[in-house]
Amino acid sequence: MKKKIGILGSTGSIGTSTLEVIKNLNSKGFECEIVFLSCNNNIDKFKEQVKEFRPSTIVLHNESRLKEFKDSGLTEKTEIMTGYDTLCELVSRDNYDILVNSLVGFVGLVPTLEALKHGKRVALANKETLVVAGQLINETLKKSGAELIPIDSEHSAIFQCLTGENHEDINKILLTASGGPFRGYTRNELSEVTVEQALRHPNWNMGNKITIDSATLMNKGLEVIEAKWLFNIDVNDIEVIIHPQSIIHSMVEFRDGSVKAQMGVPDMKVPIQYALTYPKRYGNEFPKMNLINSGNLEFQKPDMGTFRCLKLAFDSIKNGGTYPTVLNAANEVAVDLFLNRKIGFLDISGIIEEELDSHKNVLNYELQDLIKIDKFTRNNVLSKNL
Ligand code: MN3
Repeated sequence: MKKKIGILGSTGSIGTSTLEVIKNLNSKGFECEIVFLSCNNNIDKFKEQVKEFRPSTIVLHNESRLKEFKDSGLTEKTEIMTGYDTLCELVSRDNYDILVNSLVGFVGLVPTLEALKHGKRVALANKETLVVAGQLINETLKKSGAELIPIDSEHSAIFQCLTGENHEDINKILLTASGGPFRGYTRNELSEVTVEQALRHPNWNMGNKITIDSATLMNKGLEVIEAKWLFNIDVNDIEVIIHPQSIIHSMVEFRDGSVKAQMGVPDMKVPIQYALTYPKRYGNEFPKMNLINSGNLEFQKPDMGTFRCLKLAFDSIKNGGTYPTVLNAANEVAVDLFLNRKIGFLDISGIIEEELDSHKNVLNYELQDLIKIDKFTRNNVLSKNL
């Protein structure tokens, strides 16, 4: 049976890799068909994708690019939707099996929720979904019998380590982090780093937002929260370990002392493929790991005094409720301000901390609370930093 797949954010790093994975799978006997694709601004790349994969529906998040796209003449048999608001309807349809959600940020939440409500498999790269609404997502999963499979490499690693295991046997999760480009820096050194330096990640080639998050270690903080909800783990049983080589993608320690690790070259195509084909595995020609040439594997304790964002993420999930929503919203805006050279690198954690300190927590939230708090926090940060 052909798998029918929709991708949100198809021109980004994960979206592009997903289409490569799908091409490979089609040549290996796992047949896939692209039902829909969505894109924000990279219209040139999007045109090529539409031409090659011929989805029946496309979404342009940015309505102002509609004319530019239509001029390509690719649209005769294609249904075109515009704006984020249409995603809800699109992912509720019964003409597809798997949603690959590679949107960046809070906007990814509602499509994930809707697809899960409709019993789909969601291959999730949008970690913000679980950061802001983990409790709501898990309740929805329980009711609908849908599947949520992580694409994030660390979570795919943990997911693979846990396959065939019992939940009560887990002692702790060892979440690995490369440490980013500023590993070993002091706060003084961090205060002077530039956007260009922050965008130079040593191991992974990713979009701008997640690359800055990796430099501040907020990415690891978001991943701690993501892991808590995905695997139903007490946050005190999640340990972050700096592992600069990014060969081990994460580990699980069991109660008998056994530790399982998942390893491989740092290439997102592997976790993407697994999220599509799980529980089966298929061959591919992607580069394979060579341990002899990998050199030594190192492990260090993260410096949470210097990298405040990681500490703030731990604090916000320990306090629970809507704190992680504030953490995420303030971070999204602060990263944007940094990328636009409006604030310095250390201001990112400063801004987030200020928002968390003034937040009045809501413990049993609904979706509407999250939307309101997200918007309020964004406006707050923007108005203070214009
Ligand atoms: Mn990751």
